[in-house]
Amino acid sequence: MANHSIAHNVYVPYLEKKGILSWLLSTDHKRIGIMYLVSISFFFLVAGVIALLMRLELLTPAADFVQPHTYNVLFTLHGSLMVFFFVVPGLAASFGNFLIPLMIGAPDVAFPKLNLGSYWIYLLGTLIVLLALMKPADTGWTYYTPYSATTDTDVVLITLGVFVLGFSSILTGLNFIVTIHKMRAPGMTWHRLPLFIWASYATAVLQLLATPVVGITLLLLIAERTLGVGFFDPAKGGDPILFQNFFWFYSHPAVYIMIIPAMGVISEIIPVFARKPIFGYKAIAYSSLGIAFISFLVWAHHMFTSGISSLAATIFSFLTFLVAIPTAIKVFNWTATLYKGSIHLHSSMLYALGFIFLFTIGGLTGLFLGALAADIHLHDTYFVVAHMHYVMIGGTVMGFFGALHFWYPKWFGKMFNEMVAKIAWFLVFVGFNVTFFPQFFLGVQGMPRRYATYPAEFESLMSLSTYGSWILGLGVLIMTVNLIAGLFNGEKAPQNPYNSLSLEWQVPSPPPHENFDEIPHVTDWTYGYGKKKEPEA
Ligand code: HEM
Ligand SMILES: [Cu+2]
Repeated sequence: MANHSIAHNVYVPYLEKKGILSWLLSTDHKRIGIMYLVSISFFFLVAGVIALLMRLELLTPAADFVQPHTYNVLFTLHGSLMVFFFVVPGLAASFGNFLIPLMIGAPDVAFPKLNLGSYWIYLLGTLIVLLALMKPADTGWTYYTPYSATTDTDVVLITLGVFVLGFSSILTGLNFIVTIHKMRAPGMTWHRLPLFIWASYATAVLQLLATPVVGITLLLLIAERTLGVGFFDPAKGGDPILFQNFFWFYSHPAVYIMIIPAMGVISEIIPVFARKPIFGYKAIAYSSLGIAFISFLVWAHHMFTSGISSLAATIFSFLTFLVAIPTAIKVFNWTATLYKGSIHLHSSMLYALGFIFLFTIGGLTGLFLGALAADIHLHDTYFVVAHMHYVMIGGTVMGFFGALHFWYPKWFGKMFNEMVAKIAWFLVFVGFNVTFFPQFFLGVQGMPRRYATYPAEFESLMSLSTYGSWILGLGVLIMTVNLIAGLFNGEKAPQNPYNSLSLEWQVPSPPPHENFDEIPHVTDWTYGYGKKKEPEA
């Protein structure tokens, strides 16, 4: 570490070195963060284009653009890529890597080589999945048995790819947990940690504990297909429902792996642009852990119609409602932070406000689905598709876009065009709602999900949804072009454009290798905007 000599402190930004190997072999957490950022953004755009193709098919009731089998392949790829390659590694791997050491005052993560290894494993997983595209699976991203055990499409390769990815997730979680425990700068007590760090910690626990379950489940499915073992086959004493239990034991916690980091982002953006201390710091911090814990106990709410006992259904319904409490605590505290703030509508703040509004719709409609009687009617309809996208786009993607705009100057040392960013936000916000809000009605009226065709009575809402997807696509396109253009033509970013108090803004933009010339001594929390000092410990 730094030896305090002046000569040591010559500023060399971490982006200085050029050449592909300087990236692929770098153990600098900021470079690894960028590699994840590029990879997940790539998958987001590919899976987004696939989504636009699906919506194009759904413009009219008949299967005139693609055949039903192709449509099945498209929604399988869309769901698999979005979930496993974009949104699960997502904010945690990209912004988590970039921000955790900077925010806690550390030179890097605890195990930098392991960190690079995790990225390589991610790459290996993506290569396997590319091979799987030769005869792509048509099972849906949930790979439910018995169909996934019998379809003649290539389920093995795609699930193997996801299995490999899981290790990347587990090792990253492990690395972050140790980093947050062991690498905090002097004075950076737990109750001074930025809330993004609390969120990353809760996420890391989930990654570490839940991911092995999906890994084993997919391995069992592979054994089922290649060896005919029969874990999920009643004829051989197995049970297809077992697959659903295993799958959701991971995949429900996984939805919190997707959303908790975004909640952390919102907790950072709001106080800076409301110029107020975050309201209810400890409630937000501990509710992340609360959500993580309860999220392990609700998985069977995906199986109310699968034939579980009514006792089990009642218990899981009750537990599902419990998860709403820590979530609502956060929404309440963000809103209270905004109250009487002097609000500045930076593009990242617009995304944060979008998050609060849209995620609340996503969360509340989740309660409809958690209610036993309502779920019998709504299960596997477009209501679920709408709910899922209000959470995943309205929540996670809004948080992701917000983070991109917020930390862009720090990460790249450049500024993007703020006016264009606002226009793109507007298109994304409007396009998203036009695409997905009608789907709540479609679902209530009984339109099932995962079909390439539909009865004529649904045409007006269906085509409205498709028009919305074009607006949304245009917004994302403009946003992407704007952010990329900023890298080349953007003005040089100042060190701290928003006068943030958080540690990452106290180093140059872009930061040097190893971040700090000297490890900082922390004397206050990060949310002391206005006059207020930290709350009593
Ligand atoms: C770019 C905007 C998007 C559009 C227009 C879109 C559209 C769609 C459509 C049409 C379906 C298939 C519905 C069906 O036939 O059942 C679908 C399914 C799905 N989408 Fe998206 N989507 C978008 C973004 C996302 C994002 C960002 C995520 C995840 C973060 C996501 C996750 C999923 C999942 C998990 C499914 C379920 C796949 C399945 O099991 O059928 N989507 N989406
Ligand atoms: Cu769930």
